[in-house]
Amino acid sequence: MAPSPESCEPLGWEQLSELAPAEPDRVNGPGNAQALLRLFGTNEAAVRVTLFRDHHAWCPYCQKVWLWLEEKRIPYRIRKVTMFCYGEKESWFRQLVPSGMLPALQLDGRLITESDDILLALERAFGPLARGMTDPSVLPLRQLERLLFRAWCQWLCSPGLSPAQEQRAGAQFDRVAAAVDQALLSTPGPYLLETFSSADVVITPYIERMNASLFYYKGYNLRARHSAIATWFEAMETRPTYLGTQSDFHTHAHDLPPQMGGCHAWITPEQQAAQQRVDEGPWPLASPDPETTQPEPEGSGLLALARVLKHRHAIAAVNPDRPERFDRALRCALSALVGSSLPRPPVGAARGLRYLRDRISVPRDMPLHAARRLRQVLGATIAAAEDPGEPSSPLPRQHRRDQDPRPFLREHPTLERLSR
Ligand SMILES: N[C@@H](CCC(=O)N[C@@H](CS)C(=O)NCC(=O)O)C(=O)O
Repeated sequence: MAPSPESCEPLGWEQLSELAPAEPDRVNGPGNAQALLRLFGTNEAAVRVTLFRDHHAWCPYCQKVWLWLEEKRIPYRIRKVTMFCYGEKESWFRQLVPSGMLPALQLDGRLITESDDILLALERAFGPLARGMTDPSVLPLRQLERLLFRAWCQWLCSPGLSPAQEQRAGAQFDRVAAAVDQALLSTPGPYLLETFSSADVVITPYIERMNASLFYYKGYNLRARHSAIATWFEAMETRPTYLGTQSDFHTHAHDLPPQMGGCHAWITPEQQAAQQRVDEGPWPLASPDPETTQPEPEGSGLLALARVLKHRHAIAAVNPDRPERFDRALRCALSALVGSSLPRPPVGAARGLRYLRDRISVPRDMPLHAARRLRQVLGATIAAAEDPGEPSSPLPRQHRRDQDPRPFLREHPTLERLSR
């Protein structure tokens, strides 16, 4: 239930800070998108690997390598790089990789690009993840993944499809998805082979993006249509490794268009309802929930609070609203996040709050359930800001330069130095 606005004062920043939990152990604790070093309890001297991945965790090929390293518990450093679609490529990375392409990886000082080559090199150095990339049982599954990818692109990224063409492209995708479902059903457990393996790692980034984007742009519910795929997602969501890299529907719906050269909606009542629900909530999105089956971890709201507090100055600096109004409005929302009542936000605060709500990125900023809590409370605060003010402009589709990471790096000089 959305709290109703009350005429009490919002909490101050200090009071809010007192409520926020301490930063978890990013280096040795569960997988997460914020770490710049992962040791898994070993010594830093043991680190042989540096992964170059994108700041926002939007790049699917980076997720593949990232998940593999987490699963194998290989100590590694992370250096984050800007993607062309949201900012300027760092010159130090251009010197290392002139094309600017991600992911890249250094292993014992040797630079490797191309995610499959990276995984092959990692397998040679550290052994395969159950079954390796060239294992005869994995190869056909990798081919199946590529078929699914092709069917997805043909449906999602072809502009101007007629309803009949939409039907055909959708049916083609559904057929390949059914083949993936069959492959999953033919093993004793929930995964593509008898145990979790590199076959699952390879399919993860795209099936996650397919699930999100087809719901948003086509009103298609992958989990509801294919029960073994649903069981696979459920099993993935029991793996802390995956949860550290997992994104959500809103993030993908808005990070994919510039990366894919456009995502095209098939406008139907179901699609419009799905789109509205992903953009505005409420969550869960439907029953059963197409986005997640993971029960909400305890403390998700407080975790969201801690993440906002960490970046509150940069959040305010990039916000289009007047600073004092946005400051108060945000404190109203955060007070509701940690308490039961929503202090009445200032008139006209909706635009600034909406700007923030629409730019929460998972897992870059926080995990899925924390983001839901924050979006929900921002939504309630937007609704309570009596005068909706100027509507904020929709998120850009051609690029995401509104997501330039630099203001957020300036807050953390060490980070900025590292990313130069
Ligand atoms: N075949 C490559 C594809 C990598 C790729 O397409 N990377 C994209 C991001 S998903 C990229 O780095 N593009 C440059 C940019 O967006 O800055 C691989 O598997 O690593």
